[in-house]
Amino acid sequence: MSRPVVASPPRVTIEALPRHVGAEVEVRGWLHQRRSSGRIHFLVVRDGTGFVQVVLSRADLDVETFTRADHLPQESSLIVRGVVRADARAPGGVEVAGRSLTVVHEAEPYPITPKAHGIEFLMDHRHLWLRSQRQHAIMRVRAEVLRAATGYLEAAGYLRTDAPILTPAAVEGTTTLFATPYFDLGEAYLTQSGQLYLEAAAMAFGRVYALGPTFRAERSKTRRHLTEFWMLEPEAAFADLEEIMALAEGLVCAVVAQVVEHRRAELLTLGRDLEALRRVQPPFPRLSYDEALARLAAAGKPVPWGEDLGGDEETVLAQQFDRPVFVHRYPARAKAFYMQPDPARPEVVLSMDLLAPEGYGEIIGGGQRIHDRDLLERRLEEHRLPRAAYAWYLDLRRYGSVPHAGFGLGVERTVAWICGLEHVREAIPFPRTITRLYP
Ligand code: NSS
Repeated sequence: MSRPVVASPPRVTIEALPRHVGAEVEVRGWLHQRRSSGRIHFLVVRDGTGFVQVVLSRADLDVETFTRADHLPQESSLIVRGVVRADARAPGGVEVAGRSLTVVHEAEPYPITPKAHGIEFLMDHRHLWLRSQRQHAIMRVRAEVLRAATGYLEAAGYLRTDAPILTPAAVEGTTTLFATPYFDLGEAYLTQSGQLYLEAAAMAFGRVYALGPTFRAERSKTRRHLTEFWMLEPEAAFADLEEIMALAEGLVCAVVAQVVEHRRAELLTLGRDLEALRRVQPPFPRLSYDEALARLAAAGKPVPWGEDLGGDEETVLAQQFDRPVFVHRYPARAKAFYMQPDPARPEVVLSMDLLAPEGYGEIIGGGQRIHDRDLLERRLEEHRLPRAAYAWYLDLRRYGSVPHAGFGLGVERTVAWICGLEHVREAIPFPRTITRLYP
C-alpha cells in the first residue's frame, strides 16, 4: 500500500478555526470579497459556518496561482490550505495564512454586488441572496428559534405528531383555502393549520405538537403575511385557556432567551437591540378584548364591539407595553367555529392572541376548544361548514370528550420580531406571497 508522503491538513469549518490556531488546515468555501495591496491578496471566504480572511503572500504561492487569486470573481468556489493565525482585529479572532489555493469553479460575474439593490431584485435572486451575511444570520436565528421551541415543548412532555397538508376541510374559514383537484375524491385543500388533527392526537396522547408548513390564500399584501408559512402548534387535553396562555408565555420567554444566548453574534450582525429582547420576561400583560377596546378608544382608534382587531390596532396596543401582550376573550362572531364560549359570558370565546412588541403584531393565536358535541354541531351549521367533512372531528366529542386547548405560533412572524426585520419575507428561505412564486 502506498502512503501519501505529506498528510493533508484536516478540513475545518470556519466556525471551528479558533480551536486550530498555529495548525495547518483546509477550508472549503466561496469567495465573498477580495482586495489586494499588490504583494498581498486578502480573500474573505465563507463556508456557511462563518467568514474568514485568507492572506495570500507572493512569497508563499506560485506565480500563476497568486496572479489568478487577484482576478477571481465573487462567489468562486475554493479550497484553501494554510496556517491559522490569531488576530484580535479579525472577526472570529483568526485569519488564515494561505499556502495553497485550488479554484473549484470560477464564478461568472455575480449579480448581487455591494451596491444597494431594490428588494424586488433581491427577491428575484433569493437563491443567491441567501449567501449574504445578513441572510445567514437570519437563517441561523430561525433554526435556533425552532430548536429552542421544540426543545421547550419536548421537555414539557409534548409529543411531536404532525398533521397532514392535504385536507378535506377548512380550519380557519373558507375564504383563504387553496384548492387542488384530488383524483376521484373532488377537491383537497392545503391545510391552514394542523389544529383539528392535533385535537385527535391530544385525545390519543395527551400533549402533542406539530411543526410544519401551513397555507392561506390571503389577499393581504402586508409585511406580516405570507401565503405559505410555518406554524408550531401545541395542543393539550385536560387544559383550559389559562393553562395554554401560561404555556405560550413560557415558550416565548424560553425561545427569546435561548436565541439571545446562542445567537448573540447573529443578532448583532442584524443590528438588533438586545435590551429590548432581554425585557421579554414573565408575566406578560393579559388584556380582555373589552379592555383592549377601551385602550384603543383612549388612543383615538375606536373599534366597534364585535370586530376583529387589525394590524394597526395590534400595533397601537403592543406599543403600550415593553413585552408581548395577550388579548383574550374575543367576541365569538370574530373568531373560528371551534372556539369554546366563556361560560360566564357566552358572547365571547376563550380565545387568546399574543401580540409581539415593537409593532410586529400577532405571533400566536389559539385558545380553548368546544368539547360539547351539540354545541359544535350548531357552530358548524352557523358557519355553513359541511358536516360530513367534520364527522371524524365530531367523533372526538363522542368518546371521552374533555376540555382541551392549544395554539399556533407563526414561525416567520416570531423570527421577524426577534431579528428586527421589516418584513416576514426575509424570515423564510423561499417566501411565497400573493405576488411571488419564484424562485
Ligand atoms: O389563524 S391563527 O391565528 N390560528 C390558527 O390557525 C389556529 N388554528 C392555531 C391553533 O390553535 N393550533 O394563526 C396562528 C398564527 C398567527 O398568530 C400568526 O403568527 C401566524 O399563525 N399566521 C401567519 N403568518 C404569516 N402569514 C400569514 N398569512 C399568517 N396567518 C397566520
